[in-house]
Amino acid sequence: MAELEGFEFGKSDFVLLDEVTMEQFLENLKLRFEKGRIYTFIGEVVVSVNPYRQMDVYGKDAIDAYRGRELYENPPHLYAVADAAYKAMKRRAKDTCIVISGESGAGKTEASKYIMQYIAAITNPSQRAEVESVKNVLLKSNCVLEAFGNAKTNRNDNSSRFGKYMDINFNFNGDPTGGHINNYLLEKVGIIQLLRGGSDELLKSLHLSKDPTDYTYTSPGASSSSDDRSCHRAVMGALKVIGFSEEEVSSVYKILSTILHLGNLHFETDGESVQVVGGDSVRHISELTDTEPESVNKALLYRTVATGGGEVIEKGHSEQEASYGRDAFAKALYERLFAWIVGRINSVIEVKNYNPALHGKNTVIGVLDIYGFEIFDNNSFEQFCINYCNEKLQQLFIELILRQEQEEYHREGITWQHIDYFNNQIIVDLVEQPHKGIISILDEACLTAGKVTDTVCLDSMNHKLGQHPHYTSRKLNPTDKSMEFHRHFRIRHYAGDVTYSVEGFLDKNKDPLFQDFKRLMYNSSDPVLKEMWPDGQLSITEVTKRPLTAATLFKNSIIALVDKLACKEPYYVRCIKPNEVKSPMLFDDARCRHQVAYLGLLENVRVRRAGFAYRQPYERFLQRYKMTCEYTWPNHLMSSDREAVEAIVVQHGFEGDVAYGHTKLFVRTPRSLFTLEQERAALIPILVLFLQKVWRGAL
Ligand code: AD9
Ligand code: MG
Repeated sequence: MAELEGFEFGKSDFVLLDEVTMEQFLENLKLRFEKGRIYTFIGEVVVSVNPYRQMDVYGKDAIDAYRGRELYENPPHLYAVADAAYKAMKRRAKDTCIVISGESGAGKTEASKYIMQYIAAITNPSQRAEVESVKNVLLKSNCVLEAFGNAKTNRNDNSSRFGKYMDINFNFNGDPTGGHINNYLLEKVGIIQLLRGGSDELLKSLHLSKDPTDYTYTSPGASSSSDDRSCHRAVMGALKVIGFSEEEVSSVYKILSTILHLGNLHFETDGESVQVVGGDSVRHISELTDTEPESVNKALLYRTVATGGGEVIEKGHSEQEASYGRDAFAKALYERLFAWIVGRINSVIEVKNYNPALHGKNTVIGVLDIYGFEIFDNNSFEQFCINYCNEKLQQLFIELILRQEQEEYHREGITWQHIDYFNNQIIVDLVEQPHKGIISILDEACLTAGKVTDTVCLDSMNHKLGQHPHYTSRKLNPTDKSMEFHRHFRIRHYAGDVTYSVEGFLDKNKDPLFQDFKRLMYNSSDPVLKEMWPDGQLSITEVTKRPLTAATLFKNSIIALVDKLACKEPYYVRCIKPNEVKSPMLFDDARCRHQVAYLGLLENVRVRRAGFAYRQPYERFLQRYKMTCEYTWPNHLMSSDREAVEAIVVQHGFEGDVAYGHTKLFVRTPRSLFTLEQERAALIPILVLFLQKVWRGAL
């Protein structure tokens, strides 16, 4: 495992291509995929192609081969990146992050799990119990979050419907001391087949049947899963390890069941009043949520409103309003449950009693696994949010890898050819700019009193964004029959054109939940449920009239995420999905070409080739390596540090591999530094011996 691969597997780093063209890139990627080499470097970036089969490259041998080694000593692997991020964190006390990106089904979540497993495997060699328990919770949390947050989509059987950013904290020893998870939940009702794995007894107590088709809310793909029981057991085990009490687990089940029962309720009207239809559902809901059946019934059929005069009245729902309220309630239950679970996990892994004076600097590795770019046949609000998020991450990538690099060379006076790349800031602005962007226009429509419909909102977007080069709609472009006149707008994303249907945008953005449901939950006798609904104690007159919209909340959380990532040293895993049919054999040229293009991988190779892998200020370089050169040890007599550094470089014979900037030395390939490091490491013991002798007066 440890020896480097030969070229029969293609080039292990795209930097080594003869020419940086799309053709050569794809040829190399395909050759490697076909030879079972799913990972390839671009410098420190790992490009990964989903193998759609079990690979024998993640075992203990592999972990040992990568542990503590330099990136270029082994074939490309996720472990190499994980180790590089870990080393930077440990040796230089740097916060680092690993950003895993790619489209849906490209293998991000799998990659994040392997990375976590690697970090868990290489830390805590002395097996200290408290560190082991933190590691255990970190690893198990994945299973729980996936069980609650994943769903089967037509692009991925196990698609993450939430983004996850996990910070892992380390002490000065490099052992994990805790962590924190941020989730970016998107679709609120995920799989509930989790319940079906439960025992007959459990299902009976929840008033559930085993057949998913009995429930309107069970996702359509749910029936295809064959190992519900083992999934159920794994999740139960994980919840226990994390520290959920039996009462808490029972509350979780009751909430999930409540959601299913809610889905089976309907409403009927006799022309005067609206009634709940649905057998025993109301009774079951009241039992499961520990509330009164009359209160459930009332919350489903009425809402409390404050009149202009400050009077509080009860207003009956129409059939449609009642159905709408029911769905909003089910979604909110699910959303709060998920947030509560994440909160519970966080409270368990939160770093406690950390004293920097005693324990040294607390450093962090962040791992980001977030939904990739999505283009479906019908793209709605969720895809709009996902794709916006990917624009932001691309912006960060450009910012960190491409732009900073170029700017630094410029600053240091190093000649180099400018690489043209597409800066997607213009698309980010289209979505998020205050007052002018799509989110602002949506929010404005949501806050406008009266009946603003999705199509009115689309008109407003057309009006304000008609001139934008990345925005169009059927109305603006009547000849384009691929869009519907009243429904569609199209954004030219950095990854390609996506046509969105505006239908449902306003509702999903507003996502209003009648206060009556919140109050119902707050008044529950189930302490867990009550804890999830603190805002239920507000009376209707105290409720803020203008809560932040879903899009704005999402935008704020993504901006906060990008800020978090931007102050860390980034490592990238770029995932590629080789085909649409989940085949381990097929490399679909057109699909891969598209992904390589929008991930900016060619630009990445160009920058890397034109660039220098390592750089250090002269003074620091000199301090570290002066012992390896007779002209600089112990002190140099040259007129500047730069000249002294030149002497070291010349003595070791890698003049051709460096460039001299105004303040820093730039080294093109890692091997030069590696030679220096080895020599230094060999000299240190001799030096120590020498100094000891001097000290004892022996010399
Ligand atoms: V989504 O944006 O959450 O919809 P991901 O996370 O990018 O998507 P995921 O990691 O879930 O994709 O991978 C999809 C499927 O591909 C997995 O369920 C595996 O069956 C398969 N896969 C991905 N990576 C590997 C791997 N390294 N080895 C084997 C893999 N199978
Ligand atoms: Mg995923």
